[in-house]
Amino acid sequence: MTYENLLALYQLPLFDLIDQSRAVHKEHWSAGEVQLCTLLSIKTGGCSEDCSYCAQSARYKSGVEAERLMSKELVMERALQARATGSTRFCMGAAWRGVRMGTQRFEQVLDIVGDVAKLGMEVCVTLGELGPEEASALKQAGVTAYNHNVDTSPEHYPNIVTTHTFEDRLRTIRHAQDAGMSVCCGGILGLGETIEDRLKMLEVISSFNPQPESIPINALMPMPGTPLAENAQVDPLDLVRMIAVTRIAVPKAKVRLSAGRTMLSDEAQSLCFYAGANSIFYGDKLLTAKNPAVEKDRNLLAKLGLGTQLPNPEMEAPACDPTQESSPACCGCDH
Ligand code: SAM
Ligand code: DTB
Ligand code: SF4
Repeated sequence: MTYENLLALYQLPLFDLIDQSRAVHKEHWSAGEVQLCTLLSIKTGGCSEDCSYCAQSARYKSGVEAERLMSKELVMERALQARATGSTRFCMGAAWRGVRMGTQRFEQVLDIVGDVAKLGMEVCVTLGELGPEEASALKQAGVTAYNHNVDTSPEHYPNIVTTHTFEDRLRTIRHAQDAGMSVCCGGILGLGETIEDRLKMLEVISSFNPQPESIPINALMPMPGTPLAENAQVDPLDLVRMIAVTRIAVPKAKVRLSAGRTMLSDEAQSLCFYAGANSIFYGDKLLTAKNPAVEKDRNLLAKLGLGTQLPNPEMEAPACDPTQESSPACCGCDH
């Protein structure tokens, strides 16, 4: 969707915008269900990159210590726990710039993924930059989705990260799509961006061909010691507006209400679900930061009468749409 169209939606009175997003949501997601995803940081801290929101960058004194890659046994234990609490997607994150074929750590990740993939949940990983070979190896090992966020607009990105570029991010997304993985790609609100930046980010994400299978919308959790530690909290109604526009721009995607839910009231979260969010991170920890307790989320979903989605580990990556223009992250077909 073009920037102009996104802006026109964004500028609607909030209830008119939500009327539209609700209609799109009901057309594509009639069941009224929320996907539960559990996150696990399999390699925490000590990252070479300088993403100014992130507690895991080695450049900032955030109090997060660098750890080694978790053992497969421990990851399996956590994955089984996640399945037992009702999660249908297991997302493993690593604080790396990226991964390379032939390195011991990548071999170890492939081995872990292979076993997690046998548990019947969707398997998502977020390991930073990938080339075509790494992407194929992950797909082969059983990964269903690759998470790689663009995080903000191309224009604002260099103010937030200097150790890699927005184009680097797009390249990795392209490699993940070419390998047949679904792509999970979203961003963060609260990085000092303008509304224009938020919508330019969405313009990029919605122009992917195929469009992403899921879109995490994070609200910055300000991390002590990082350059953005003192940023103001995102206005919950801005989050609702962004979710509504995302739902309209990418109707078939799971729109994930992601980091920052501990700062939201039940009522604000409810409005996010009403406006089109249908996925959450579930379990009391994100990667390093807090998330609402399982019990609290269960209560909220029960109060709203929302069910939970079943896993779809066999899911096919969304197909490229030949009627749409090629975009930087198009699947690389010949159309
Ligand atoms: N290293 C990999 C990468 O950068 O893609 C994977 C891990 S990284 C922590 C995954 C995503 O978490 C980031 O792209 C960002 O959207 C989100 N994130 C990280 N720190 C955050 C924070 N303090 N508040 C909100 N979201 C955050
Ligand atoms: C995403 O968009 N949000 C998740 C997941 N993808 C990997 C990560 C949120 C991280 C929040 C900060 C932390 O836990 O350190
Ligand atoms: Fe490293 Fe990812 Fe954090 Fe950036 S967001 S510092 S790449 S872990």
